[in-house]
Amino acid sequence: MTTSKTDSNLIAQEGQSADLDTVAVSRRKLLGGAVLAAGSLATPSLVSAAESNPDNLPPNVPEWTPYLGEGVDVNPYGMPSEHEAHVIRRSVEWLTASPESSVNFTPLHELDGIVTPNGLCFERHHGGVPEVIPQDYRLMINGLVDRELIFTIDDLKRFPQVNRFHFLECAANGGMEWRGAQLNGCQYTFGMVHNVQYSGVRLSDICREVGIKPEAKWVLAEGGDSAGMNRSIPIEKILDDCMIAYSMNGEALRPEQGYPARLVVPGWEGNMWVKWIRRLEFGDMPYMAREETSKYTDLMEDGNARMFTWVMDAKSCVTSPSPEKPILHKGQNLLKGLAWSGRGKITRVDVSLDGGRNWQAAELHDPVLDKSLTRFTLPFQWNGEDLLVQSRAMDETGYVQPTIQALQKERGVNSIYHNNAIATWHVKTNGEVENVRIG
Ligand SMILES: Nc1nc2c(c(=O)[nH]1)N[C@H]1C(S)=C(S)[C@@H](COP(=O)(O)O)O[C@H]1N2
Ligand SMILES: [Mo]
Repeated sequence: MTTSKTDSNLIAQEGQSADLDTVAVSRRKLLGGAVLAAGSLATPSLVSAAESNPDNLPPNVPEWTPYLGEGVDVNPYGMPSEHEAHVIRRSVEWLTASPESSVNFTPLHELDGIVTPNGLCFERHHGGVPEVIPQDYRLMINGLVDRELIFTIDDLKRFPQVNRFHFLECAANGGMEWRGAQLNGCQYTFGMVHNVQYSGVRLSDICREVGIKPEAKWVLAEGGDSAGMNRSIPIEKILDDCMIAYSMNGEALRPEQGYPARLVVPGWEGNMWVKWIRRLEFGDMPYMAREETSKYTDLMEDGNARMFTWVMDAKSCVTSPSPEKPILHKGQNLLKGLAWSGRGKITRVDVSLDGGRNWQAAELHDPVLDKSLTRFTLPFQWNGEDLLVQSRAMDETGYVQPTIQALQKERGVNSIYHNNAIATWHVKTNGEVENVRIG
């Protein structure tokens, strides 16, 4: 039983102070030493197909048919079926120092397509969710600009609108797994990512309005929460594709996601997507904020730290089968997964069922969008044998998602950030699935 240094780094570097001495993560050896299994944290038990009530099955008339159903207006804001109550965000107890400075995870294994429903988007806050009163909300622009201006939400909504799908991934997604398989769940290993359609205004349009001075090279984006979270962003990125978003998936941003406005920094680490954004300061140097000096840097083997590691490299995961989605039937099955890249579009996803020896191309489903989650599927036959399931994404720059061994060779194991390595699910002969490390 060991508590790896990675765990305490995650807490410390994400600004928390949980006592991790009580955390024990077991690493069991399987398959002749080739496989290291994850700890048994919050593992759902293997579920069999639910028992049906024969009275409701054909040719009988089921109980919901002969009577009138609920009328309209029972739920002024609609909720999912009560039979879907297990489809929720979840947190990991030992990663939760306090609810205000914490993270929960998107249940990726329960979703289809590429859209994350608003109520299921993972949350990461450093100082809780502030209650911002929209009438009192202001976005202030200052520094190296011709006109320092303050915008209301209505002002922002009068700019031309853009509507774009983008993934947001926390740099620490998978950060617990640098040294080995740890969290036994697709939700925990990959769920610090969500993908919604943002509506908002291009920062390049706001820049035109305030007039950028030629010396302006960096922008400090600052949040209105108690953490006052701030990051420096190079002006090229600001002018390229950054947005101030006020809507997600068609409705106002959720409070957890930055209501009434957040910064969208497509393809770059989640920490830069400042929520409850209140100020943009234009300057000629990076601001060296806490979140880009002591935090959100990647400690290398030689003691140096990589700084400004903004882009989220191509990554993918198999959402089913997965630890939460065991295989329940022999014969024909459907493998499902998600792939994304901070450098552009996904061009190909390969899937292996034997730990990376043989690969086959998965089907990519439309729409395949720039810096957005992309859905892939692959039909496969299962006859009760052990499988080692992996997926490997490629993007339009030719970048190929690396193995963990290749990534460790380049970056060591000290960082908790930017782990985009190929992961492995071990499907056992009873259909149960476990997060493992092979090689
Ligand atoms: N103002 C503010 N913005 C913030 C944060 C925060 O704590 N305060 N957390 C950041 C981090 S670390 C991440 S990963 C993303 C998470 O966005 P989400 O809560 O919408 O998933 O928001 C970023 N923006
Ligand atoms: Mo994050």
